[in-house]
Amino acid sequence: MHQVLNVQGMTCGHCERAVTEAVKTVDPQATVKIDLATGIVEIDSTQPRAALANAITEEGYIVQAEKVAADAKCGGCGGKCSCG
Ligand SMILES: [Cu+2]
Repeated sequence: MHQVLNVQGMTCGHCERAVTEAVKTVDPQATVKIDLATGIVEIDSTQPRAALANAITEEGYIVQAEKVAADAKCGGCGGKCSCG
């Protein structure tokens, strides 16, 4: 299952690795693609999104609501507004 998460707080290669490792603890078979500039993390995994998001959150990063990643027009309000 292809999943897209918007993760805030990643600044460097170490962060990228930490997030990747977090995902792999949930699903060792997962493939992870990270764009540091946008915070978009693309994951191919059989695990539910919530489990992956939890693992990333435990590493100290902020996983935003799915809608933000899916809709680039939203101003980053967490998908709770009407701007999307
Ligand atoms: Cu870092």
